[in-house]
Amino acid sequence: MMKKKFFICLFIFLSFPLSILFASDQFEPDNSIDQASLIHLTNINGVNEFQDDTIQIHDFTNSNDVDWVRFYVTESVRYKIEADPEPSSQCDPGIEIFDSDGQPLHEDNIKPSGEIESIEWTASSTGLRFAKIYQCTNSNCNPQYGPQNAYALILSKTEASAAFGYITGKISPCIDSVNAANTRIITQHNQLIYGEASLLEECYFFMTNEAGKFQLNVQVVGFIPYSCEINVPEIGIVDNNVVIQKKPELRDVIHLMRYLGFEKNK
Ligand SMILES: [Ca+2]
Ligand SMILES: [Ca+2]
Repeated sequence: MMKKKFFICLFIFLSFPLSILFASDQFEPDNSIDQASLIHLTNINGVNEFQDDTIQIHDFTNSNDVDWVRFYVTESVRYKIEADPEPSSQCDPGIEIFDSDGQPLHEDNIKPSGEIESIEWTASSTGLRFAKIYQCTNSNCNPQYGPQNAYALILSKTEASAAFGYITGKISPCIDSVNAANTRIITQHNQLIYGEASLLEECYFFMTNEAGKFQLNVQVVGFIPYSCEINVPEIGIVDNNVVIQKKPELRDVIHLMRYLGFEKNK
């Protein structure tokens, strides 16, 4: 009996510090550019009804933890990305922005632990960008780790006319093939990509996008690509449900040809 108690105590003693040591935020693994998670615009000028879908809460698990995100920008628009330590958090984030090829564009790492780090810049072209958020570990910094030292990551447009819209919808049929690995939902105009949607539970999707007319393109592996024109309102929502159809398989094509009499005429 004593032996059993000893093992239970030993198990609790060992598992408690391990759970702290290996705690990680919900966006992990995201330690490399190809693992970057998608982040959407937050409306900082008014009511933000999609706060949970746009503001991301991250933390640094240990000194090897960096957090990569990806997002889309529009040429000549001014953006801000900020890493804002949560109340009582003492993490010390630094931020670096990269272009679509992974080339560094801007970096900022000047504020002490617990203070907001941010970069404001004007996009030189439309398309994909990346940000790497890292904990400052040099001799002037005071890095603090774990979920109690979390930070909020916020991407926004900064000028008075910084309006944008939201695109939501549901893909049906909602089957196993409609998953994050197989599905890509983007907006395009004149061949340029302006935004990408996150696939949520039950095949719902969500994204932020410039206001105006765009092509919404949905690709699910094994299904015929879906495309439609959408008109995105300023700080409004366009709800666009998507019905996808399976690509015909070779045996279906042969069956169809037989049905149409191709076999008879041979
Ligand atoms: Ca992290
Ligand atoms: Ca990470």
